[in-house]
Amino acid sequence: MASEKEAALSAVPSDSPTIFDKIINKEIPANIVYEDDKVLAFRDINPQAPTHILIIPKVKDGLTGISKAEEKHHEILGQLLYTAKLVAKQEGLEKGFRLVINDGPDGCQSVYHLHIHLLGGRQMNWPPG
Ligand code: D5M
Repeated sequence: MASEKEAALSAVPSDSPTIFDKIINKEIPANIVYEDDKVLAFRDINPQAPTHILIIPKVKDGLTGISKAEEKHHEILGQLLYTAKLVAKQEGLEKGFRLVINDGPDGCQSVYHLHIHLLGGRQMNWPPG
């Protein structure tokens, strides 16, 4: 399997459906840890920490990445962040955690459907790579 960086550099930014649509539609399996009518959270297939969960909007609505956010997205952006906090608590990450949004090739984004990475369960480093 290509590294996440290779996957990101070969990804073509577009508004086409992604693998995450298949997860939302339950066409492929995912380890779902939270779901409501607007938001889905599932474990990353290539975890970078003991807890690594992706939090996504069920309807993309042009949000291929955070750089495409518009005023109409305020509500869903708040819901995504709040869900990240809920899932962190559900996962028992009392000692802390990290939220990451990769954007575009320089940001190492490989899937063009907005997602927040929730990482925890180990000591994080700074600066990130
Ligand atoms: O992160 C995209 C993330 O998506 C990356 O960490 C792997 C993850 N991924 C890709 N396919 C799947 C499936 N099928 N299940 C769970 N997780 C998946 P980015 O920020 O775009 O680099």
